[in-house]
Amino acid sequence: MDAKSPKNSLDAYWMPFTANRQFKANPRLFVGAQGMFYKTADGRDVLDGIAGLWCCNAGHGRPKIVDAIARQAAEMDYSPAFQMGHPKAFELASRLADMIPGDLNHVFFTNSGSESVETALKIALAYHRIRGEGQRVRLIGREKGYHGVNFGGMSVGGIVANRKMFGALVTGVDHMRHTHGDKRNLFSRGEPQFGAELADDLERLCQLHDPSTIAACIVEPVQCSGGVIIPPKGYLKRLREICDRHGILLIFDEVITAFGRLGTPFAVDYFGVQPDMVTAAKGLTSGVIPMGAVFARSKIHDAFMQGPPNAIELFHGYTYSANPMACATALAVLDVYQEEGLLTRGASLAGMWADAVHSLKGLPHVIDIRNIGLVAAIELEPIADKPTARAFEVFLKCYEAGLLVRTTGDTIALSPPLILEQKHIDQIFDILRRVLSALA
Ligand code: PXG
Repeated sequence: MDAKSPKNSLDAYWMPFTANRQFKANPRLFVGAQGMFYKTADGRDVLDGIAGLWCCNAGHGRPKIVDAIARQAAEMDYSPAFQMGHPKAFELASRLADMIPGDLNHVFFTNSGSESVETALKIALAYHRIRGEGQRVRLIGREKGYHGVNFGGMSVGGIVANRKMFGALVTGVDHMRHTHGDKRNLFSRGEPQFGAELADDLERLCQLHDPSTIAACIVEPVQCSGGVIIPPKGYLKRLREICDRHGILLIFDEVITAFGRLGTPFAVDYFGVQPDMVTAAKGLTSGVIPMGAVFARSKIHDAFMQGPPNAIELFHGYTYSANPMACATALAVLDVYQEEGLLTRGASLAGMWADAVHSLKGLPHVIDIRNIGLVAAIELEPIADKPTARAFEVFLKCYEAGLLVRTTGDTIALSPPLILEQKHIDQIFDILRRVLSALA
């Protein structure tokens, strides 16, 4: 690619969440992907330590998924989403409702995690209104939360850089404190011991605003983008109790944790706490075709199914809700997950995974290590006055050495495809050990 040619330059593509000028000065291009590996434009294999962007849970280039897409494209490319249906949309929703615990029985389809979040927040507000509690207009999120980049999700989110440039955001939103930073929790394996009482922030916000004004509280069971922040033991249960006490809907944003990431199909299974809605995307189609979903409990769905049967119950949806290509992909992905036991595979690998990541303790600049399921974080001491620079250097050196990792602040995040084997774990941590040991 010639950066100067107007026909095919690097210039036209404005890249998302990327240092465009730095990237274009020295581009990193993938041109292929198979199993656990990407292939770079210069012919090198790069081990995928982050499942693309936390999404390719079934690994890359899976023939069954490729075939399903090809067949669907030939059979029916698109079918209108409003006032029409197609069989695979119903089949997929039924399968998903069967998989998720409790009575999260109704599935609304979207095209991304961000859209799933907007959809869940809108359903929460409308649900209260149709039940005659239209004064419940407030939404509660959490510091360091990531709920996508659209206005609702950005507003309940708590990552400063993602919010500060974009005006006053949605009104009526407040935030609980995050649970990161208690020194007693450093180098915890799995759920940290200390901090469940931080859930009482929700009770404080209830007292401040009056609970009758609050519609919903949304949290990621594990805050991934915010730095892999794992909830303290008992924290999520406590949130559930406070929501129950005050009639507030609890939404789990499982865009990353759903579909096996924690070694269980959903984080709902892992933590044994039942939310009122769950948002998902990413692993639903293993990242192959964009798709998201919102799961709602029966009481929410049923509250809408009133009034004359010819009335549209929810004025919300997308041109590509339940797109046939996405449905066919998701059905094939679920088959692969099921046939290979991938949604619980993380549980059998989690011990090895934890041992491997915690073996990096003591390397230069490593100030904390955290893990849960097949997620791990290695937090580095920031370089004075240059936050994020050290982790970015590790990212670049890993890429050169044949490993794809992700950085958030000065934390290295890992979240590999669920088809990972012991030899890949060895390779990931051999490379990381070498790169971290050689840091200035
Ligand atoms: N909610 C959560 C919990 C997420 O993690 C979204 C919503 C938004 O999804 P979409 O599909 O609109 O991007 C996400 C997305 C990273 C990273 O490395 C994380 C996400 C996306 C890209 C990068 O931290 N999470």
